[in-house]
Amino acid sequence: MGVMKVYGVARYMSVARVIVCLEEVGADYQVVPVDFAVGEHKTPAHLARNPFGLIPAFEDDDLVIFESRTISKYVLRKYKSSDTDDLLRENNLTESTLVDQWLDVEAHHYDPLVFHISYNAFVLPKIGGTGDQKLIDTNLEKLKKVLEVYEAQLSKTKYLAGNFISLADLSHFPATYYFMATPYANLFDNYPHVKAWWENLMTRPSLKKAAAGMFPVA
Ligand code: GS8
Repeated sequence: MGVMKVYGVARYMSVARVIVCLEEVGADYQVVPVDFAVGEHKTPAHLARNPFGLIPAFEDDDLVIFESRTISKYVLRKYKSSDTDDLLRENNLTESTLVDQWLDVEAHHYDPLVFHISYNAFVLPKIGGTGDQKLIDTNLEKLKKVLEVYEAQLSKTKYLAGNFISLADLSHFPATYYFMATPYANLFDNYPHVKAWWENLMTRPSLKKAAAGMFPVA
């Protein structure tokens, strides 16, 4: 059995999501760089791993997959050690369904807004580009409604899917980590339970490890 391979660059948000999970389970893995500068993500070799020409792609022996949340679930399922540590809660129908629900919320309500704010307000300026201020402003406005929903949920339970940490929480890490380095980070001050949830998440060693491979935020 070869070592699992993540094709991509650790500082990219979708790649960081997978790295968090690999760190959570203590797996042996290798990040195989994909050089965007020379268009390596559009080569036949990479398109065979991710037909959309995006990162990450992932390889575990004969299994070749893409989509960071799918890869994350694969890693967690493969290394599941005990029911209580299971970040997908797969032995409990109700809990695993709530994990799925909040993972969908992250993917469809939260990430499409925060990813683009973080990319335009933090990543692009960092790599010499200029962010789209109109897009940032529109997304910030929409984000307030989403954070109201999060505030209500996190006033009831410690984590999104319940009083247990899950992939649904961890999946918020990459975009939120960069968001907190934008001038808009203080938006979270209006949602005290969300802010406390985030600060608590950031104490997790897997997130610190993934953060070490990302753009420095200070
Ligand atoms: C998104 C992949 C993606 O956008 C997933 O894996 O979760 N839904 C997919 N990848 C970006 C980098 S993410 O920070 C990417 O590959 N961008 C390169 C490009 O747009 O050419």
